[in-house]
Amino acid sequence: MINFNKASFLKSTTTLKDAPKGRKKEILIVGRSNAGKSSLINALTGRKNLAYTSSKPGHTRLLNYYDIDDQFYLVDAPGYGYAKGGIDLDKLFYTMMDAYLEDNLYLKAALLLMDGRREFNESDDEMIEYFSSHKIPFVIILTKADKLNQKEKSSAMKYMKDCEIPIEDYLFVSVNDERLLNKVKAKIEALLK
Ligand SMILES: Nc1nc2c(ncn2[C@@H]2O[C@H](COP(=O)(O)OP(=O)(O)OP(=O)(O)O)[C@@H](O)[C@H]2O)c(=O)[nH]1
Ligand SMILES: [Mg+2]
Repeated sequence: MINFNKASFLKSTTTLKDAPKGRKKEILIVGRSNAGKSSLINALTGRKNLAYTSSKPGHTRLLNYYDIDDQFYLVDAPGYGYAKGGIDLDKLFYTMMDAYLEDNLYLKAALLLMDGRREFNESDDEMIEYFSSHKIPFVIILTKADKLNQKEKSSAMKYMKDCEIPIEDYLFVSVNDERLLNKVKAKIEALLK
């Protein structure tokens, strides 16, 4: 069993070249800006401010490495689908991701976070396609489940079906629901095997 509460921030990088020494298996966390990536890291580790969260989108601009129980690294990636002040974050995102994925033997899987309340769009489709084509195992996390009514849940499930994501490959999650968080932890442990 992995103790998720034994977590520490290691470093921020822009490229794989600067990845922490003594590499470990990695689980990458990606999703549109504001999807709840940093919040999920805090919730999984039972810490308030391990990862910096913000109501303003586009906060995380680097790859942030977190060591979990000396067993693996959680890697928080910048959000995509957000352009600000003329900077095309998507271009930065894909450049960074391509560099990160290249020859990364340590990456075991990705958690693709999607805000369950928002309309899914082509940038979400693009991410699903991106991981599929790079042959990276991924699980979709539908975040902010506490804010979802039944109709919104159903439409999220329909979108999963349309994207041919099997039911065991997606999860509804809320940062304040221990039961759902435990499901994510179990999923991560399975993906690391
Ligand atoms: N109600 C609710 N709000 C959440 C949940 N998870 C995250 N949020 C809120 O969503 C907002 C964005 O969360 P972040 O964790 O900063 O999102 P992010 O994906 O890291 O965003 P970037 O770093 O900008 O890409 C914050 O205001 C969080 O409080 C959840 O499970 N329920
Ligand atoms: Mg963030």
